[in-house]
Amino acid sequence: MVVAVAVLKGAEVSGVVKFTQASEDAKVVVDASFTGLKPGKHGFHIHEFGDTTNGCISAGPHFNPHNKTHGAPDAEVRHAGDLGNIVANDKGEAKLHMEDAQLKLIGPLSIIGRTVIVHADEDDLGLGGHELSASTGNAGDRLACGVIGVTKQ
Ligand SMILES: [Cu+2]
Ligand SMILES: [Zn+2]
Repeated sequence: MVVAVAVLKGAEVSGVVKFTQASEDAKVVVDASFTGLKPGKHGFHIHEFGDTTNGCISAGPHFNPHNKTHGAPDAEVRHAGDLGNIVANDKGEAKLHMEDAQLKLIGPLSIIGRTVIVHADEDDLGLGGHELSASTGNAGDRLACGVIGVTKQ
């Protein structure tokens, strides 16, 4: 069992995202909790680099070890880091519990040491027809980010 956590801090938004993988073949369980968001949908991804030298921008593009185009978490064609949207209520709070078959905490494609980002806008899941739909889901600014690190089980 591997457990990892990312603590996200932005100007207004903060959150904690926990990842658990029971064994090498198991799905990764994601539990996220955010405050300070605008109500509605916000793009939610794993980005390639665990680097915040120049803030969230240094985290680079979506984690994409298989060279795919951007998509929904339940789509066949997606970046490994594509986790869709989190949805904030009218108090700006968002909670998410999901299982994902493409994320890994174990092995060479582990997301440990990479970065979780929550965005200003909705991720269109690659279907929005914008020039950025196929790369970022046109999810807009990076509101908060945090590097994924190992934590206790
Ligand atoms: Cu992102
Ligand atoms: Zn993507």
